Amino acid sequence: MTNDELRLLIEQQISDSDLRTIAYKILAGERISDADCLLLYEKAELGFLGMLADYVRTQKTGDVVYFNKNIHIEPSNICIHNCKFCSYSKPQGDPECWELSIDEMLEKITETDEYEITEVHIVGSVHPERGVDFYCELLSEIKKLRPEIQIKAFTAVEIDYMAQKANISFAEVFEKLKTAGLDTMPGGGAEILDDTLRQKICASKSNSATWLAIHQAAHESGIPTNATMLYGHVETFAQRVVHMSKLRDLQDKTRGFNAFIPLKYRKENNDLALETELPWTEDLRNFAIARLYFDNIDHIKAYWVMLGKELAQISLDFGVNDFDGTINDSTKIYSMAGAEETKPTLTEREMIDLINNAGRDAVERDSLYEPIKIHAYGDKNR
Ligand code: V47
Ligand code: SF4
Repeated sequence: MTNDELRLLIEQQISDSDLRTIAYKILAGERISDADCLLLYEKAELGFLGMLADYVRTQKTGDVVYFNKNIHIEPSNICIHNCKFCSYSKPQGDPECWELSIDEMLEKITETDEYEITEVHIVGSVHPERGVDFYCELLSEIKKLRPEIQIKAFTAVEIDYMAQKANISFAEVFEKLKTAGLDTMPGGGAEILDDTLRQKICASKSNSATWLAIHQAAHESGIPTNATMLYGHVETFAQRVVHMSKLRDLQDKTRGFNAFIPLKYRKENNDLALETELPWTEDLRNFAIARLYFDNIDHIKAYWVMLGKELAQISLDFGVNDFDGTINDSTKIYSMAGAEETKPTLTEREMIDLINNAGRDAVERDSLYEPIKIHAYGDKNR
């Protein structure tokens, strides 16, 4: 829909004057405020949000959807923290705990030879005995094995522990990890960047200021990162807005965030023990609001493993322009929490079809969003 057509539609169909004002701001290319964002969460219907988010997405990134070919490795689930929403961590000695050696992790990469992956995504628990030297060795062994593969690794919470254990600054941790082969950093550990809420759901781990300081240090060391938001548990809409506002402010300073990734809380096997999960309509509203609020983050990513393939495909009409990777079936963070995909695998062919069938070009990208190959919608030879 064109800008003029959208204006007309809003004039004819939206009676709420606050929502109309926000819509006109968006169509004029103006930034919406935190108060606007809260109002959208409180009042805006799915159709209204989808229409605007789709328009903004088209303007910003066109009709393409990015994906990459990656595997996820979870080095261990033995963790010093005990986040209430986490279904994955176990204390040392528990029959369900694991810790992979460096050789075992290298073996997982070798097993994927036929898929020509371009990225290894490494996120695990905060293991009490593993520090920055262990992880530097892991990164440099991966680069020795596959120099062409990019490494996206470690949440801010893991970086925080590496710095504390070695008694060095975040910048020094990044200098070491970068020298060993770190290319980018994922967005985990953010949950909701509001310390009152963190006290309730993840009291022992890095607070909001520390999470933000670590991402700022990464950006200043030349390492781009992502930002996640764990939503749909005990947070309020206002706390979501606080979270997003802190991210948008940091992005204004550093321009280091590649993607924003909303992660829907899943309720199985964790101590929050909530009885319900949000309906899928709320997932779509949330994607759309993120697209409208983050005028300075280009990519809104749907993590299909968590959402399921069908909902991920629908999310493309609500501001999303990035699917995660093709992934093998090694991810446990989500399967243990009750995610849609218990054995998450998606071949390159299936990923391309999922995107093309939604009417978009599928662009295989590297970890830095440089295009590798375009699979155009409607290309008969694809
Ligand atoms: O920080 C933990 C989340 C995150 C649950 O950057 C849960 O590309 C839902 O950050 N229900 C870690 N979520 C994973 C992560 C990630 C995933 C995919 C892509 C990227 C990226 C990053 O997983 C944690 C936490 O927010 N999580 N438990 C749960 N029960
Ligand atoms: Fe540990 Fe991460 Fe689970 Fe928290 S979410 S308990 S830091 S593995």
